[in-house]
Amino acid sequence: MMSGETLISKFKGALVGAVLGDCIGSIFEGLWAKSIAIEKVLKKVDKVESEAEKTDDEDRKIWEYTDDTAMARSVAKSLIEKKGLDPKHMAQMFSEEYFKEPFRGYGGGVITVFTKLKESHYLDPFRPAAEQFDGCGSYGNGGAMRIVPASLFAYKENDPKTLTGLVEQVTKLTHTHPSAVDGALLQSYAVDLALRGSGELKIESFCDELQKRMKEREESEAKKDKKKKGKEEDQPDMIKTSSDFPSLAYTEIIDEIKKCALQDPIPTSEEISERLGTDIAAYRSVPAAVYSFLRASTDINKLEGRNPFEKTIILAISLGGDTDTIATMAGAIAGAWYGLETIPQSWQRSCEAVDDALTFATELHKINTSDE
Ligand code: AR6
Ligand code: MG
Repeated sequence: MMSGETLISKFKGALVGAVLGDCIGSIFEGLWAKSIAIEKVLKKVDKVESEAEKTDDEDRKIWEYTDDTAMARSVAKSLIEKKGLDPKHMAQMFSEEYFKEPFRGYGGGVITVFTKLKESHYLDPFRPAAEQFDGCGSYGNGGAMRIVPASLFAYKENDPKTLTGLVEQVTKLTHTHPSAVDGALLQSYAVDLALRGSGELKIESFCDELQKRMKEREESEAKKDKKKKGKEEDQPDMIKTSSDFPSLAYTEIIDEIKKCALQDPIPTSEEISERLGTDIAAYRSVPAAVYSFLRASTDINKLEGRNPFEKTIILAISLGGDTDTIATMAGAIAGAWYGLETIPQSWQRSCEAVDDALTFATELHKINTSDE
């Protein structure tokens, strides 16, 4: 049984870890390099740490969050306020947040969803997302990048089906492509396992448990698809097929994540970017986040003095590509496993909205520990 103190530290770790991954990762976003030398990441991290030492708040630099955190904040706020999922409310929060601060670096397609949501007064909050990309839905990682509060909210139930249902709905407000939904699920399962984990991190058993959950999900979706396809043949124009995304794609890539995390010597960032991906597609970025968390539990050259949370963020960024989103997802998992105590104070001081993340974590913990 986990103590209350440990659990709250893990809740806080997850949300703060996500914010820091986003803020620090976004320093490199837009470079779109296949890899970024660890030394280069360390140089920026040194800067983040030295800014934190400045006592005068006026000239202390604060690294700002991007759309990843903006959207995760709405997920947290809506779940807390409504004590559960209210799709219209959450959709409205996403959209209003975007129109209030459109400069946060949102994906090119998702903006259409926010506009349509607003124009339709949120009447059918799932419709605009379903219409994206000719009815295929977005395969971007925008669902996965913001999902961490859902894992915290559903923690008490301890039932993968409850978490799956919640994540599916939260994701489908903007992303309906199966690979975006399943990517968000993979991320949410990883955070859930990390919240429940303790002691030494065992790469193999973590991957096996993750794979078991993903396989169950993907097999059940494949069955549903088969049924749907049968019906479509009878009514060719009635139902649109979403895609030809391979049905066990995530189940299979977890084998690759495991191999990369156990490989000796450590694969280069270029190799990870080829084998797992580091771009804006969920399928080509959530695996890199899980990998970063797992690999950071091992020794990494040039990161000897850093703890596993710090190593997770630095390694995730060094992979290149969509650095803020990969680092936010990796940071959420690492923060959930290692807890708030492992997250450097200096990083917390130098990044925007950490206080809010702490408040949301406390509220979500309360929901989990109340008797209602
Ligand atoms: N067909 C063709 N292109 C697609 C499809 C599709 N089905 N789905 C996505 N794209 P979007 P996100 C391409 O707008 O997932 C930010 O930096 C298309 O070019 O849904 O919310 C975030 O922080 C589209 O514009 O965004 C994330 O890191 C793009 O993928 C990242 O962007 C993004 O999809 C993705 O955010
Ligand atoms: Mg981003």
